[in-house]
Amino acid sequence: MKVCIVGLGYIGLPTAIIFAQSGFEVIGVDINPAVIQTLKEGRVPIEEPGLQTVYDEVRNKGTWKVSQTPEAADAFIIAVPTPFKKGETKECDLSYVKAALRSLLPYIQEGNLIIVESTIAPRSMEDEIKPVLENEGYVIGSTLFLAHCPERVLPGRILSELINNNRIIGGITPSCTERACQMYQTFVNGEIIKTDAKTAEMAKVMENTFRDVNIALANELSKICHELSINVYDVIRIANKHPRVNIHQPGPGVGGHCLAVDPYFIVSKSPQTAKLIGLSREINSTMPDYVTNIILHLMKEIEGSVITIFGLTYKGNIDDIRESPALSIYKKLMALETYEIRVYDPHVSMPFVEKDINKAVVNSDLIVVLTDHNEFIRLSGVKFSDMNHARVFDTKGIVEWVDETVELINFGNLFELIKREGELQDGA
Ligand code: SAJ
Repeated sequence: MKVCIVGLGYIGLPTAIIFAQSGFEVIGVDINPAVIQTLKEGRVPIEEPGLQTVYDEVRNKGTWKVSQTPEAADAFIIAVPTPFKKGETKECDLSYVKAALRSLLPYIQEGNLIIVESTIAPRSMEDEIKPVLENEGYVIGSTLFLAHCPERVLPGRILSELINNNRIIGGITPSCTERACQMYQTFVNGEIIKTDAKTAEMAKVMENTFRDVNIALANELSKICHELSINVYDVIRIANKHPRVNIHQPGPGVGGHCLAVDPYFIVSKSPQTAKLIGLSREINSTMPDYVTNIILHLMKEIEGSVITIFGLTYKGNIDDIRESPALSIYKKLMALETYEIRVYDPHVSMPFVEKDINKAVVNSDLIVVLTDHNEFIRLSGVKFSDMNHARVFDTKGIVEWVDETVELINFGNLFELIKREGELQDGA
């Protein structure tokens, strides 16, 4: 069986590689020539544990091909980005999905299966994708099969989750669901959950929304604890000992292309009703302002001039900076033009990102940990004696060890330094 996968990003590429490993003939398509070139040279263009090794294996199989243009296949998978539209409503922007679909039209034949893996707003398949194919004369469920099979893998654990997670398969008709199930069954060890397209769409965006709302609760709790001079980490640790409580972790905000985006798809479809979801987004998306304010307070207090940011990615141990709160905080600090801002991130290669940890901290007044990379759990590589002020503000609550000369500040003990009066609440 031949499968053509459009979009070789964080989801499409691992998916394509797993299909190839499972015995499918695969053609991976991406409009970005740099991605195709890198893959042709034998390298995977993203950082994801284990992916390069499996790629090395499938590349030499003779059933793997990458190209900028699609070709005929038995099944087509669309795994392209779905950002939200700029502006008030922040509705799901289906333009990349539709463009990918249109690019496939010349190659689609009767009996083919089309799968959308991209995260989409509830009802998109029924109301927007299906009509494109019907306009071409296809009868969905009879001459063509169409399903939404949302990806739900966690960056950093994509390979194992692709295989072991359960998988939602939402066909436009039951026959579409069956056809898609047959494909995913070849490599999914987890349960295959059969449903219809709109239920699959809503379940997927609701999973991320559930997490976003819970993180908002943790972020709000951390602010409340600060106001009341209570250590938020102690509260979370103790409350989570209850068998039915799982308070998430506060942080500098919620990033990535999932949690920071998908809840808007629900809000834009049901703006009057989705109040809690919208408010949670607001709480999480204003965390970078809150953290920036704290940083400014900490710097003012010591009359410092150099800030070193540790970690630019949206979360730990990956190289992805999409919607990263760390990047947003970096930009806010830069815009002030008050301090010298340095960024150290061993996972990110960008011109302004320092790779040498010593250069990043020399004469610095404050290290701000914004990402939970493993490298930051024990800051044993940092020459604190080279710093102007040996101060660390750990917004992720992950630093377990620093030199005893170092002042370690986090959301749990911040109240000892900065008193309440709501001074940290509003934008920087
Ligand atoms: N974060 C917190 N506190 C927490 C947990 C996370 O502040 O307690 C932050 C992270 O630092 C990060 C953001 O939230 O900035 C999102 O990270 P994440 O690890 O929660 O999730 P993603 O965005 O990497 O992946 C999510 C996953 N969804 C769920 O766990 C419900 C993944 O399974 C999905 O496949 C993925 O979204 C997606 O592509 O939709």
